[in-house]
Amino acid sequence: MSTTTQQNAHVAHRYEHSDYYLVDDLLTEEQKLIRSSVRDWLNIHAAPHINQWAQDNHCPTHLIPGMGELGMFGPFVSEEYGGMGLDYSTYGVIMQEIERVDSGLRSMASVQGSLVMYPIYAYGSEAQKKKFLPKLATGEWMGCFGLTEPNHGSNPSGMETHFTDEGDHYLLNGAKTWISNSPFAQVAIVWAKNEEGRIHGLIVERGMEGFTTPEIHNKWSLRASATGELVFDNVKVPKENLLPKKSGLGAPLGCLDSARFGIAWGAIGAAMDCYYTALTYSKERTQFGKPIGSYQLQQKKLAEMVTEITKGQLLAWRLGQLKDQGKATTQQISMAKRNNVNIAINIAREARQVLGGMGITGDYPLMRHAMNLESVITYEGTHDIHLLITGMDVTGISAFR
Ligand code: TGC
Ligand code: FAD
Repeated sequence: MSTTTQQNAHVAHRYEHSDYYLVDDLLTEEQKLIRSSVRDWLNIHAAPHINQWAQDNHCPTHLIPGMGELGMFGPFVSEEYGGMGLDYSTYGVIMQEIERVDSGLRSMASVQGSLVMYPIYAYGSEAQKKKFLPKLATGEWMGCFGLTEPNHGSNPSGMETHFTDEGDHYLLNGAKTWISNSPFAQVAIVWAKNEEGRIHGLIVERGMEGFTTPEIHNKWSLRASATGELVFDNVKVPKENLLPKKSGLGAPLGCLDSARFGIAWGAIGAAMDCYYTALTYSKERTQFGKPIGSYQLQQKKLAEMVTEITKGQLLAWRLGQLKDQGKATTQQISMAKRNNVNIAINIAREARQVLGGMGITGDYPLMRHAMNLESVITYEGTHDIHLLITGMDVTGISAFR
């Protein structure tokens, strides 16, 4: 079979995944309908091409209008501001569908929804919401979120980016790094300290003098997602661009709650794609006269994959229920992000082994998912930082410092 035919054969069946505990029964009819439309659209427009985009280190920004039209950007924002007014569980379902195709695509959508639209929606003025949210919901404007700095990743409270009050505007200086969407974003939500050292969110717009967004190249991970820096050299930011309703580190951390929630659901999508690929291959590939899926060592891998996916699905579903009831804590979100990304990366690595040499090729999605998940396990709080969040929660003692 040619490479292209194999790839298309894989794409054609990639969405028949197992649902071992009938978790689908826990979803509403509306959630399943939305999932089908997102799945069908991605199956046509993204899945057949994603390997090539990743190989070419190409971010498929041409998908943005279609993604916006289907409600993939900030679906939890109310209809009044261009969103769909959906609950968080539905947001999770959508993130899972996108990440089934690629974590980089999910990144593009979750940054837009949780890290750009959410802070404007939750902390913005009425004028900011009216100006930015409808255009962000359709994807006419794309955004990025600048918290991480060259010297401050896990510890954002140490950030050096700062602004001074110049009477009729703020003057912003500093730099952010590792910023998803930055190379093409029209809008950046930038976290910076004022003269008193208090953290505030500023909406910085492309075209403001002194604001540049150099791209970061040479990535082995999230190659279909654009990552860059944000550099501020005496940028004059209008006063009406400061997010007025929340300040302090809790403001960006509140956005991370929303994004980490989406990742907890999303990573399961990547894991399902890997599991299904390995399961299918194990039944088709024959060695020593029998399908490799008939050997206990391969069955152990597959049985453990489906067990971990099932646990992850239930964790995400219950977290969704808590979030929709307004009861999900930062610590619960943290546990789900950590667990589900960890099981996804382990499943991607194990699934890659099930395919032997074929597993390293772009004919199958396994190496791409595994490499992508190396970023996902680091961004939005590293695996170890989330462990420390749980540790602090159960002991009451911080081990961060
Ligand atoms: P800590 O003392 O714990 O908290 C500082 C203040 O914030 C409050 N707070 C929250 N408020 C609202 N929502 C939350 N979730 C909150 N969590 C904490 C807290 O009560 C406190 O308030 P106050 O009034 O007492 O001052 O802060 P800390 O400096 O000890 O740091 C804690 C730590 C390490 C857990 C936190 O800094 C952290 O989470 N670090 C990880 C950094 C991180 O996740 N960065 C992500 C950058 S964005 C990104 O990666 C996008 S990837 C994009 C993609 O998806 O493609
Ligand atoms: P560091 O904080 O330097 O950590 C290095 C290691 O030390 C880690 O293993 C960490 O767990 C460990 N460590 C740190 N502190 C402790 C401690 N107290 N105890 C024990 N171990 C510790 N950021 C944004 O703001 N916006 C974005 O859009 C964004 N997108 C990203 C996209 C990609 C592809 C990547 C890779 C990153 C992105 N990030 C973004 C940045 C990401 O959030 C950071 O990389 C992450 O928070 C970790 O920071 P760091 O890389 O500086 O690692």
